Amino acid sequence: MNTKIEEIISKFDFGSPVIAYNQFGNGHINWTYRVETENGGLFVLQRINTYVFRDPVGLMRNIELLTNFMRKKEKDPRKVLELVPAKDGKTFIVTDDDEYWRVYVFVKDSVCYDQAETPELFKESGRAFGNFQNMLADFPVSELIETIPNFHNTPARYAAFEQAVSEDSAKRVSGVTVDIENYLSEKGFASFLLDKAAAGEIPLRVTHNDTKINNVLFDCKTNKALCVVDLDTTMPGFAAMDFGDCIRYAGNNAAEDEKDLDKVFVRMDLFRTFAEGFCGICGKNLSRAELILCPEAAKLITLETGLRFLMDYLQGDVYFHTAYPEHNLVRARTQFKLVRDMDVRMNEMRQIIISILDK
Ligand code: GN1
Ligand code: MG
Repeated sequence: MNTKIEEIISKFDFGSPVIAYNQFGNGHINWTYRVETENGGLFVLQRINTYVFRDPVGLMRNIELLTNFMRKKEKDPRKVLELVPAKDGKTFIVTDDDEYWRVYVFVKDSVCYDQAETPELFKESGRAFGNFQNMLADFPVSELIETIPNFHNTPARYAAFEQAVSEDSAKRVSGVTVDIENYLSEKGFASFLLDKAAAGEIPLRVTHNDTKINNVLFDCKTNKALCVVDLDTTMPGFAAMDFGDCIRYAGNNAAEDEKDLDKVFVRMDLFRTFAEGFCGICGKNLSRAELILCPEAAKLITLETGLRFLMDYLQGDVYFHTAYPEHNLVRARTQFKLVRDMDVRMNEMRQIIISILDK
């Protein structure tokens, strides 16, 4: 019994009495519950992390606009997320202590994976994110707010990182000087995509910005991708970064927080199969100029994510959920190993993309 959760539940219209609720999922940011109703309905109740998302009202407006737009193109209810309105008609509720909560319909007979258990599954996730690009290709980008300003602005991330190093608020800098130097040695690469955009070579698009494979739902019987979830960071960005984050997370031979760095490298079979899935679906809607940058974008997002983990470690683990005290440092080291591995494989990755585009 949790009276707080029950009070929150009572503010939404589930269409039938709620008979159970349990915490579930393993996201790093929001708190999530699965809610079950008497007539067999399943829902996802989530508290929006307002430390991370400072404008939850603007965020919910983004999601309303995006899901309504996609639903006009896709009639299958399992293929676009659906918000459940609160009893007052809004798409979220605010508690007395200023917590923001929302509810989605649970996508029936769906399953989500934390790793690309088979190449085919990874290809399917490529199709899912490719399809997401396609559905939103004509969405008016300027309608969306930036739910986290400068989210994938890597130079801005470096500036924040350097400030965190100089403040040393958790007194952890002296123990990780090598890690800090490693990350600083890549600072020159941080503006790679922003420079291309400033030169007019690549456009701003609606991008998901958190394309981990566990943000894709699959049909539990066929393992075909159904839809993309976690739309909190969907905002203007570069398509190649969405591709890149998939490789960072699920193209890695090991987990995001693997301690044995010998196990951390990009699996080229997975890279190829993902690229075939993604480019096969949205290759015609995106330009060759942006797709060709996918390998560099994979390195850039890996560098940026690792930098964020290290910065959070230096600040005393205030942002990402952690399971043990060194967790963010472990994640940062894993990401850096992957960055170095991508340098070695950069040419090979580029050739794979070119061969797919030339087909
Ligand atoms: C966070 O919430 P989750 O676990 O899907 C983070 C992403 C990181 C990711 C690293 C809003 O995503 O940017 O890439 O952790 N989301 C936010 O695993 O910061
Ligand atoms: Mg997520």
